[in-house]
Amino acid sequence: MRKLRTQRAIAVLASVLLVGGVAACGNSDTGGGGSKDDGKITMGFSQVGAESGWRTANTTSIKESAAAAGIELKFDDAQQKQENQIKAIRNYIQQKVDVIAFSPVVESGWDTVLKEAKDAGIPVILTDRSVDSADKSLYKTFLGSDFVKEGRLAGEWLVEQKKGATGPVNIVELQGNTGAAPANDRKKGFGEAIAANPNLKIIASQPGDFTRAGGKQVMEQFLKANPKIDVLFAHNDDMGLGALEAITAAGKVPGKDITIITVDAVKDGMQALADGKFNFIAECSPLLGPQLMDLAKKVKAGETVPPRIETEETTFTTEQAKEALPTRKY
Ligand code: GYE
Repeated sequence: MRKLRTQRAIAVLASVLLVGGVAACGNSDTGGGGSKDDGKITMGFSQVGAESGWRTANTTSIKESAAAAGIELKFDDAQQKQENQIKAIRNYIQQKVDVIAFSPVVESGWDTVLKEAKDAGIPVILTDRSVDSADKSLYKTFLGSDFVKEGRLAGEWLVEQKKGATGPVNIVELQGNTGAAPANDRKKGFGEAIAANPNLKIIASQPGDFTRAGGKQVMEQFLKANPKIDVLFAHNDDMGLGALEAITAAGKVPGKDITIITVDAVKDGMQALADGKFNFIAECSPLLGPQLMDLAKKVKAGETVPPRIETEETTFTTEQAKEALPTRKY
C-alpha cells in the first residue's frame, strides 16, 4: 500500500515537472529568439521607404502606436530596396528581437530570410503589403488592405461615369513600383472592372514608383506620345499629384480634360479632389499602427491570431472629399 502511494506520488511529481518544463519551453519559444523574458516587447520593423504621403502617415502611425503600447521599436527605412529589407531583417534576427514586422517592397523572394526568422523562433507579421510565399507558416498574419478591391472600386466608378460613351475612352495608368503587391493588385482589379465596357481602353501603363517625381515624369511621356488621353488611373495620390503638373504644363485642365482617379486619400490627394483636379479616390488606410502593436502582443504571448486582417476602407467623390477634409487625420 505504501509502495503504491509512493509510486503515485512520483508519477504526479514527474508530470508536474514535465508540464512545467513544456510550459517553460513554450514561453521561451513565443518569447522569440531566446530573448530574456522581462515582459518587454522589442519589435524590429523594416519599412519600405519614404516614397509617398501614405508612407509618411504609416511610419508615424507605427512609431506613435509602439510608444503608446510600451513596445520598444527598432525601425529601418529600406529606401525601396529589397536587399536593404533583407539586411534589416537579418540584423533583427541577430539582435534577437521578440517580433519582426515589415512591409515588403515587392511580393517575391522572401522565403529564405523568412525561414531564417522562423528557425530562430522569431514570429513575423506582414503589414501593409504581402508576400507570395507558398509556405504560409513563414509568417503569423498579414494586416493590410485588399488592393484588388481598391482597383476594382476605381474601375467600377469609371464604368459608371462613362456608360454613355459611344467612342473609345483612352486611359493611361501610372503603376506603383514594379513587383509590389499594391501595383500588381490595383492593376488587376481595375483591369477586371473596366472590361465591362469595351470602349474603355488602357493605351499606356508604366511604373511611376509611387512617387510624385515618378508620376510627373511618366505623365510627361504619356502626354507626348498620346494626343488623346481621356482618363488617368494612378495607383496612388502622389503619382497623381505629380501628373497634375505635367498635365497643366501641357495646357490641359486636370479633372476636366482628363478624368483623374487615384488610390490612398491622403490629405493632399483629398485637397486635389475637393478642388476638382482629381475626380475619384479609392481609400487605402495607412493607420495600421494600433492593430499591429496589438498583434505583436498577442503573438508574443503565444496566442493564435487570424492569418489575414483586412483594413476597412471607403471611396471619395469631390463632394465627399469636401465633407471629409476638415476631420481627415492623414
Ligand atoms: O498606396 C502608396 C505607397 O503599400 C498601400 O505604398 C501601400 C502603397 C500606397 O507608396 O502610396
